[in-house]
Order: sequence, then C-alpha cells, then structure tokens
Amino acid sequence: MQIDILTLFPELFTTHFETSILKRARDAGLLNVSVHNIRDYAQGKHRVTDEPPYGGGGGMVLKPEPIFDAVQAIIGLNSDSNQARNQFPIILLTPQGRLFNQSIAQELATENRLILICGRYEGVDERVRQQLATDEISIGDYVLTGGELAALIVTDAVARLQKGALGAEGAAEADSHADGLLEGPHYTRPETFRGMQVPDVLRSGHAVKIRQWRREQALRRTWQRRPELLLNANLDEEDKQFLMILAEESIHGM
Ligand code: 6GU
Repeated sequence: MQIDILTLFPELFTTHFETSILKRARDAGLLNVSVHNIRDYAQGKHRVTDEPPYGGGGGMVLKPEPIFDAVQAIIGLNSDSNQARNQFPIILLTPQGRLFNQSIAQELATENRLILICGRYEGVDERVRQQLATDEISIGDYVLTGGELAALIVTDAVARLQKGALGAEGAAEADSHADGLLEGPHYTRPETFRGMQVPDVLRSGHAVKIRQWRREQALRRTWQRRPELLLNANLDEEDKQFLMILAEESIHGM
C-alpha cells in the first residue's frame, strides 16, 4: 500500500515511521509512506500557502491551488483531479470529518493507495472539499492545531492491518475493537507479582477453557466500560447468554 501525506509540516512525521511495526511494514515492502510539503507546490517567490478568509474573521485559510497541484503532481495526472478521485480515497483530515474508528481503518486498509491531506489554521478552502477530497476524517471531538497527528493515527491504524505487518499471524484479529469488543486482560511472567496472581486458567494449558475465559473477559470489560459497543458487536448465542449473566449480576448488585 502507498500512503501519500500532504502537509505544511513534514518534519512532524520523521520519527514515527522509523520505529517498530511501521518500520517493519515498510522494510517488508507492505507499505510505503511518502510525505510531501504543500509549500513545494505553492507559486511565486514567497510560496504562499495560506491567506485570510473572504468575508473577514480571524485566522488563515489554506489556499486551494497548492493542494490541488500537489495531488496532481503526486499522482502524475496532467489535468483532471476527477480521474484521481475515482481511483483511491483522497482524505481530508478535519474535525468536521466522519469519526475515525476500527471499521474505517479496516475499510481503508483494503485500498492500494491513500492520499491524506492535513488541514491547518482555521481551515482549508471549501473547494478542496468540494472538488478534490473524496472523504473527510476526524479522530475525535476535540480541536487540534492541524491534521498531522490525525494523519499519523490513521496511517498507524491502517499500516498494522496490512497482511504480515504484525509479528504473529492473527494478531490483528484479536485486537480490541476488531470484532466490536474491548480486549480482556493480558498477563506475562512472573506468575506472582507483588502478591498478584496470574489467573489459573491461563496456566492450565486448556485451550478451550482459555478461549472461553478470554471471550468472557472481553464481554465483561465491554459491558463495564463501553456497553454501547455491544449493540454492534459480533455476538453468538453463548455470548448473549453470558451477557444475561452479567445483567443479572448487576441487577443483584454483585
Ligand atoms: Cl483530523 N484535525 C484537527 N485539526 N483537529 C481534529 C481532527 C483533525 N480530529 C479531531 N480533531
């Protein structure tokens, strides 16, 4: 997969992509991330990328031309941004976008290429949304100074879903949120730490019991912390029965 990131602050991206899983994904040829400076595509001696908004009001707005020109140069088309729009997602990172989650990450992970445009300042000229972006993504209901951290988050979530990016086969399937549930607890050595024991079942070697215990822990944790996730989770009959038990426990104040 190829990910192109357009930003006014390319230096914000250097360290993250050199570490751990992302580096492995790049080294294995599963992923290539290219960071492009929007300023390189701005015109004139001063390469202006932002200007005050029409109609007044404070702040600065990113100009459309450098962003359109950058996308066209990156994808190597001579004229028509509509051609590009049909080929792969061109995503504007903005607090007004759809709220990013694991299911959007899974959707994006199936693409061959993504273009991520990082907004800055008070915003981006509306014509970028209208004629260039095919999607708009926000990472949460709070305001950041720019889309760069959001682009890092989207890239990280998508990269680790590339086949072979994670060490263990199936590691991504067991993630929190992968099936709509939070993950249960994990333990490693030592067996006893400051008087706290690893649950017996995890040392039992009994694969079926371990699976069942983990499933129940995931259901319990989701029930306690994010009950609204259960509405869209992938649940079988056994899961539902266990949730009934949890419901009864809470009614009887256990
Ligand atoms: Cl994508 N950009 C900015 N500037 N703020 C945000 C965001 C994005 N997502 C949440 N807050």
